Parts: sequence; C-alpha cells; structure tokens
Amino acid sequence: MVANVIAPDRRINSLLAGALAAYGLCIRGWVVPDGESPLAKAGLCLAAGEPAHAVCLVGHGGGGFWPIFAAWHRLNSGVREPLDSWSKSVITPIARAVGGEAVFPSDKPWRPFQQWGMAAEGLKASPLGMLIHPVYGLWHGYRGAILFSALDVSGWPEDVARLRQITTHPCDSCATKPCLTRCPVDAFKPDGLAVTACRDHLNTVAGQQGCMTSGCLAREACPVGQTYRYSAAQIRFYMTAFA
Ligand code: B12
Ligand code: SF4
Ligand code: SF4
Repeated sequence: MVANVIAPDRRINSLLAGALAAYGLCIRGWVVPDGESPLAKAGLCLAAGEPAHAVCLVGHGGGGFWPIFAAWHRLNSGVREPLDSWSKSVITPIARAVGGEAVFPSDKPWRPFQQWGMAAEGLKASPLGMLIHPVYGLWHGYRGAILFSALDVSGWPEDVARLRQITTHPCDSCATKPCLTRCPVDAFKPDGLAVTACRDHLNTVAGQQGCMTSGCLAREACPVGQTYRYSAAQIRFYMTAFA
C-alpha cells in the first residue's frame, strides 16, 4: 500500500481507512476542488442537489478484496450485478457513519471516476484507457466514492502540490509499449476502445481460449505492478461481465 493518501480531515480519514480495510478496500485519495476547477462542477452534487466539497475515492490496488467479495457472493448467488451490489452494501453504511454520501461508478449519470482518480493520486491514463498506477500498474480500480457537503480542508493545496510532484508515470518511460501490440483485433484506437471488435473477438473460439481465459492480452502485457495482478477467478469474472 503506498502512502499517498491526502486527508483533509485526518480523523475521518483514519475512521474510513479502518472501516474499508475490513473489506479489503482502501482510500484511493481525496479530491477537494476549488471553486474554479472543472472538477468542482463535474459530478460533485449530492442527492439533495447540494454541492459537495470533498470526494473520498474508494477502491483497491490489487485484488485483496476479492476473497471477501467471493464469500459474500456465494451466500448471495442470485443477486444481479453482484460486485456493484456488494460495493453498495459495504460502502453506503460506512459513508453514512461519517456523515458522507456514497456514489458508485456503475450508477448513471456516470460520475467522473477517472478524472477524480487523476486528481486524487496524480495518475495518468495508459494507452489502453485505464489509469496506470506506478505501483499497482493496471491492476486497480474504484468501487465507490464518498461525497461530503462540508469538511475541514485546511492544508489541502500544499499536500496536493507535494503529491503531484512525486508521482511518476510508467507509460512516459515505457519505450516499447507492449500493451499496444498484443490485442488480436487491434482494439485500442487513439479515440478509445473499439468495443464491438473486442466483444466480437471474445465470442470466437480464439477469443474464448485467449482473452476470456487469460484476461485481456493487452492488459496482461504491461510489466508494471505484476505482483498485484488479479486472481484467475477475478479476471474471469470481469471478462465474463464485459463480454
Ligand atoms: C462506460 C464504461 C466503460 C465502457 C467504455 C465506453 C467508452 N468507450 O467510453 C466499456 C463497457 C467498454 C468499458 C470497458 C472497460 N472498463 Co470501464 N467504465 C465505464 C464507466 C462506467 C463510465 C465511463 C464514463 O463515461 N464516465 C463518465 C466520464 C464523465 O467520466 P471520466 O472520468 O471523465 O471518464 C473517462 C473514461 O470514460 C475514459 N475512457 C474513455 N474511453 C475509455 C475506454 C476504456 C477501456 C477505459 C477503461 C476508460 C475510457 O476517458 C474519460 C475521460 O477521462 C467507468 C466508471 C465511471 N463512472 O467513470 C468504468 C471504468 C472507466 N472502467 C474501468 C475498467 C477497468 C474497464 C475494463 C478494463 C473492464 C474491467 N472491469 O476490468 C473494460 C475494458 C475492456 C477490455 N477489453 O479490457 C475502470 C477503470 C479503472 C482504471 N484503472 O482506470 C472504471 C473507472 C470502473 C471502475 N469501477 O473502476 N467501460
Ligand atoms: S505496457 Fe508500457 S505503455 Fe502500456 S500500460 Fe504498461 S507501462 Fe504503459
Ligand atoms: S480483451 Fe482481447 S480483444 Fe479485447 S481489447 Fe483486450 S486483447 Fe483486445
């Protein structure tokens, strides 16, 4: 776990970190936009229409939460969208307990989770569209966010500046970019993922024996954060959900 969490309110930060750790989840950083930032307008609205002043991003680096989710799933096998349902059942009460409101990446209108991830940890997008993390590589994600209407944000700008200075971007120094040469249907285009080409391939015999079994070959090709690679069961779950 890298220590790059910014805590506008350190008491709330430690309460949240402890509660999330019990489920294999962690704080993936805070976003406290100033009034001028585009982030202040993007997705920062509470259910009652009030503006939110701070976002705590919740997610995972690696697949530590997977055994906890899998045990829950065995007991709740009929639930639709099981990972999203589990995330809601875990994060919603934790958010309420600290006076926040939980929002989720799967709920429409989509909140800008990747923009929040870039602001919170200083991450950048990889050529695949996913954000790359200097430690976890492509093996990380977001399970929710907790919005706060008011929070003591004193000390925030200095902390953010320090964080952004120390963040390195693996893709900047990756000369060969193997992620871009492994996809059998060349689905990664400058304007985004060619979703239909990818899905069509996944439904062929080659796709079933390739990406559906081993995971997205492009993601697998990235050398960064390999020790955080998800388990075979977690990879299969995501591939099945996507295909
Ligand atoms: C819609 C969506 C998709 C669509 C993409 C459609 C498209 N071309 O835009 C589809 C279904 C194809 C998709 C696929 C995947 N997705 Co997706 N997706 C989303 C979702 C729900 C909304 C994106 C969005 O429009 N947001 C609204 C805008 C306003 O927010 P934003 O932050 O500015 O959005 C950025 C993204 O849209 C990004 N983007 C654009 N094109 C693509 C393409 C890909 C593949 C990705 C990952 C991002 C991306 O650029 C935007 C500008 O910064 C987000 C969750 C969320 N709420 O953001 C997850 C999300 C972006 N997806 C994610 C992931 C991991 C995937 C998959 C790899 C599957 C998986 N779960 O493992 C696959 C890729 C398939 C493959 N072959 O491997 C993660 C990314 C995590 C990270 N490390 O960055 C997110 C954040 C979900 C999460 N819970 O963590 N996804
Ligand atoms: S293979 Fe290189 S360019 Fe591709 S995601 Fe990994 S570090 Fe970035
Ligand atoms: S899952 Fe396979 S076909 Fe789809 S983008 Fe990844 S490598 Fe390409």
